[in-house]
Amino acid sequence: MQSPAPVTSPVTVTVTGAAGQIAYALLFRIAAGEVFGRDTVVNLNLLEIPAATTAAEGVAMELQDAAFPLLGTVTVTDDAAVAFTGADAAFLVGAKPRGKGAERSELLADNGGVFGPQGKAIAANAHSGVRVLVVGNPANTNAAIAAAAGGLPAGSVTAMTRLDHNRALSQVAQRLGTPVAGLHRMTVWGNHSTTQFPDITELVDDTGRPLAEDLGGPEGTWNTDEFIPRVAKRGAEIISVRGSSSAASAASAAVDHMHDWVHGTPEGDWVSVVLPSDGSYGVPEGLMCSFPCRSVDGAWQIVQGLELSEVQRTRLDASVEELADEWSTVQELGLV
Ligand code: NAX
Repeated sequence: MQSPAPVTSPVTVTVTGAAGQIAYALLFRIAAGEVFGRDTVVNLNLLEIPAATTAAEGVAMELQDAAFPLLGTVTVTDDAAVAFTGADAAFLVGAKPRGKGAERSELLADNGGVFGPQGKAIAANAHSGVRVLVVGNPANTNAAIAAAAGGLPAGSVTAMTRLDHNRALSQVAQRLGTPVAGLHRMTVWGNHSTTQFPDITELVDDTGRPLAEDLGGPEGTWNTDEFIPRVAKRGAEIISVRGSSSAASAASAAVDHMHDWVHGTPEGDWVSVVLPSDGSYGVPEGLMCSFPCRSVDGAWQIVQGLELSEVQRTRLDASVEELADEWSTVQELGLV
């Protein structure tokens, strides 16, 4: 029996770093309909550097071999203009890794050379309502570079702290012995780095009952000595145990982020998203920072009105300071 025909128009999705680890998990989930819906055909554009386009062709062959009913065209290219043509969504996964012994400024300069041109190529070629998710590190600042270089509208470029958010939910679920589905209003504030602030203060269960006290309170030793450092350093923990960096969980978080952006967040809940600050919570306007966000009518909105204690403020400020430093370096280096 044939499956029912898709009912919505096809979407064009660009994935950069298409021959890499994360893309190898991500592309198959997009093609399976997990992001845009099980009635939407997806045309995939895979962008790679010239040295990796052959490997990306291999990934494209496997995508075809999976015979996904919703997969339309698959295009492999090393030309950003081609890759972003008509894009409705873009996952910017490919980035320059930090070289051995390289300074942070060298990492930023290398990535300025990737994300600046990509931001411009998106502005020139993508659909006007394109949604951009930056995964490649340093994710917040790479997103800021792409947005500034391309002059992309505020709200169209985001970066990913959803993996940190999911890691935080999972740690709490294990601690309380409850399913993650029963946990709501987790927040990861700040930079996708070890200065991030995973925050249990507003966490509630399905009935709306606050959960922070069940975890020993926001200043309890579990939160301060175990939970916050473990979530913030989980990437390094995965590398030390698995032998390589998080890939499937990162892809899963990227799927969650884009899915919720397109389809909305559940009533009464929120997720963590890096987007340009509108000055909320004292974060300087324009700084690409992770906030608690709801997706309403296809756009992210920062959750307003949360009261921050002095300790929360100090933790958020430390991460914001790091972000501001990264952005100053970008400007000093003339990267945008
Ligand atoms: P891989 O090294 O497996 O793959 C990266 C791919 O990007 C390579 O195939 C490379 O050729 C390609 N690439 C490099 N420059 C490119 C360019 N200018 N245009 C197109 N492609 C380009 O890394 P992977 O494990 O897939 O990780 C990708 C990025 O995600 C890294 O920067 C990593 O640090 C970052 N991560 C971000 C996370 C987040 O939560 N925001 C978590 C996971 C991950 O660490």
